[in-house]
Amino acid sequence: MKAKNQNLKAQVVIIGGGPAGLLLSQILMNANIEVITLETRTRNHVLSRIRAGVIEYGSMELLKNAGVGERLLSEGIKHSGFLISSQNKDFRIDLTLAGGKSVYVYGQTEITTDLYKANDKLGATVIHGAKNVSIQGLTTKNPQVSFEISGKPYHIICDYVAGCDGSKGVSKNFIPKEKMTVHKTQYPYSWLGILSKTKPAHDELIYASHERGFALASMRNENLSRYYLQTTNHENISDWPDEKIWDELKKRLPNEFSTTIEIGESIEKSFTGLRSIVVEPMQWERLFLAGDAAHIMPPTGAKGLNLAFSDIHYLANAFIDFYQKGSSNSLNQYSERALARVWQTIRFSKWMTNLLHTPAKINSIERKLQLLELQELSDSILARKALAENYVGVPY
Ligand code: RFL
Ligand code: PHB
Repeated sequence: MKAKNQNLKAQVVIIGGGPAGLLLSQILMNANIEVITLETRTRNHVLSRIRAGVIEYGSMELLKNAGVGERLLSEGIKHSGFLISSQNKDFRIDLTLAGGKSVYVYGQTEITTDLYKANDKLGATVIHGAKNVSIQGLTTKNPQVSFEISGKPYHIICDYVAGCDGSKGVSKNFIPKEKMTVHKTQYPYSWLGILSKTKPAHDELIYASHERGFALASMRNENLSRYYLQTTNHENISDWPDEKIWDELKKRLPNEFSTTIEIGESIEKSFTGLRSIVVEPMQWERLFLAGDAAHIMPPTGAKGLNLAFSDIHYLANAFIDFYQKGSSNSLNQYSERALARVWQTIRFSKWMTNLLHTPAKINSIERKLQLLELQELSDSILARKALAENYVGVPY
């Protein structure tokens, strides 16, 4: 913690130094807006969280315009399509059907590394190890954010607070319950994810629908693979040794890939439960929520990080309008604008999840309809175009 002074001042306080908070800090710093970001964990902890891997076209442009796109464009892998497989056959979704756009495979760990470096370069204040973060005076002109570092209390007086503290954050708790609706649904599936230093199964992602459950073959680079398996919500890591995971992947991927897949030791292994959550509205008085703090969706459509970034696009522009033009119109419209894209994305992620996952007890009608929908995607360019448009990301 740089500041010796326990009473600090900023125009905007950002709670959460994950990708959403760091990108907001970067864009506001570029616009000469005074920002302080509070992160509860260490920088190393944030940098080692293995999560997203697919970056939408719009996210790439946003990062590039914020001055953090250089490494993404040189080291990220441009993907102009992916495969969907079912019953040992596969077909390709050509993403360029969506106005010639592509996505980029580039790990969230790399994005946070780039964002930290860029923030450092601008001299941004990111305070790590901030505990017991709380917000007071949100209905006044000068809210205050309080926190502790090693037991010592600090206070920041500010104009606005951005809650970018993820699904387990505290920001949204400062919105009165009667002013907020939390929409929630839990899916009966989890994903078991592994990272391994092996060559990817294919040069594009493979989304595999299978009676035994969904599987995804993804990657981080040509020597680092990321695989996911659909499991129930009641599993233990100890019941999933590497050999069992590789065996299961081989069963769920088409033969064409399972016979040649390179296997190796996992270097990371974890479960993620699939759920959709939307907090509505995304603003109350001088507090604005963005990213996972406001919404969560199943990872099937690769949307969480991208949606966090589109929130930041709307929110950063709204702050810039306020500080540079004196207009609070965009701040007042932030929640409505962001939520329009949130609901579209929640719908797409649900559709893709239902299309590709196999419920434990699937009745024959449901299975037939799932196969019919997969066949329609394979046969119809219009259906593939609609999928491609959502996957590369609906425009901001
Ligand atoms: P984060 O990343 O959770 O960051 C929030 C930060 O806030 C800090 N924090 C606090 N700080 C101060 N005070 C407090 N009280 C605090 N409480 C929490 C946390 O320590 C953390 O550093 O949220 P953010 O920035 O909104 O970013 C969201 C993304 O991380 C998330 O949506 C994606 O990872 C989702 N996701 C994917 N998104 C994609 O766009 N494409 C993908 O391919 C993709 N794959 C995935 C995913 C998420 C996954 N898991 C593990 C949930 C694959 C998986 C398996
Ligand atoms: C990933 O590589 O982590 C990944 C890719 C695509 C998804 C979800 C996760 O849909």
